[in-house]
Amino acid sequence: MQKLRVRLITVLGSTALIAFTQNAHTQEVNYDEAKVPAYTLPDPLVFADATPVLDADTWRGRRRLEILRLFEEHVYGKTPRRSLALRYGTRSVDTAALGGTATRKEIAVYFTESDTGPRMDLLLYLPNDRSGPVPTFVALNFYGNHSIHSDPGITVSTRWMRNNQEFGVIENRATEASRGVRASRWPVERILERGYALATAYYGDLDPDFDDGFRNGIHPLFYEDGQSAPKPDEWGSIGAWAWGLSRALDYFETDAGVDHERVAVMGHSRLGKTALWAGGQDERFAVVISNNSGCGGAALSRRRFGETVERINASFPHWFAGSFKQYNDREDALPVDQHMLLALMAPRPVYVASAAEDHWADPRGEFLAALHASPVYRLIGTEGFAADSMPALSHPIHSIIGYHVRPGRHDITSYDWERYMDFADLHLKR
Ligand code: GTR
Repeated sequence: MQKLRVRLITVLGSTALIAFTQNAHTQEVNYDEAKVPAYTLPDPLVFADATPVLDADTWRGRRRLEILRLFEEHVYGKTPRRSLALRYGTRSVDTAALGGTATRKEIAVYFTESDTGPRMDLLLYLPNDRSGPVPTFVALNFYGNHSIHSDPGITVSTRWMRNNQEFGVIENRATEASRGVRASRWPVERILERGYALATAYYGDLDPDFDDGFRNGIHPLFYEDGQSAPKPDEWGSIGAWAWGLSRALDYFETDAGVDHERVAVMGHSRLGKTALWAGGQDERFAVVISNNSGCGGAALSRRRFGETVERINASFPHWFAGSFKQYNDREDALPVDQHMLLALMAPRPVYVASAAEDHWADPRGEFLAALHASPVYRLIGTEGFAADSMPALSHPIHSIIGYHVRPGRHDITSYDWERYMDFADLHLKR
């Protein structure tokens, strides 16, 4: 609550703040379809000044950019335009990893001249039975690179991490016991077997996921003289995480093992929101995949089903731009909704995946965002979305906009991964 608190105290006094936070947390969560309010979505094919978009060039040349700017100003905040001189350092290479089936590399992506300064540690697995550059999945992880596989060659992260006894994270640091704790979400061998490389980095390398007023992480690298926090329309943590995914892509452009023109960016939950925002901003990502991303990701905000703008801003004030808070309980005033984020990917393949029991993330709202992104895909000459109603469980739709809803909870499962690889086989393989 740090940023919010400071602002409200200055403007209104601390009593008002208490009232506000209590309100935010007592807002009733709606899980009843009958109680979804009537809403009108902004039309991605109509400019802010009400002029219609009638052809692909106008979409590409102007309306797409208008929407991108609206997401920057009102939702995720602006990513600094200034680029940093990146340095890459190979920290380890093992050409006989995973029983000889893979080459494992660890690459430090330095953001400054200093080796101790903020940096992102990339873990990359390349399949040994494929020659030439291979298509690659890139996704950030929640608990450090060592958490995705029990491979003893992965360096255990020494960064701040949320405590988790079950995962062996003690006093905010991972331990040897943390190796492979999230392996169920990362079918590394299967990904390699199917001819893909996999790259990942710990999202906390970019910005530790707690509200510290943006003192740690990469934000300070971009402050102007005298600046100590992002301005209300500047990036929050999701923006920083998405920036990191683009820096991974910068690195891929230098690695002959990776086909940087065939990179699928994927993410789960808050990192699904992040993957979408990365793909929306950076058109070098060839495929964009959202796994259970929910509010502020693939789900339509105006439905107010499950997690709402007000709740997400109260629980995670650092994720979005400061300006997003003006839409607490005012979703209809947003100049965008999340179908327009999906439309930013066009004509690239985009995949939205839901889990049936993940009501908090509003599976139906995720499906509807895919549906309402379709007119943009069709205008610019692609097939659009091959569905007009929500498919049955485990009946994936693999048109240029992909969608599935599987049974079960908020998670990323092997079913999800297999469908992402089917989708990539279809749209990414040459
Ligand atoms: C929840 C949050 C969701 C989702 C999730 C996650 O607490 O309300 O928006 O991002 O965390 O990232 O696991």
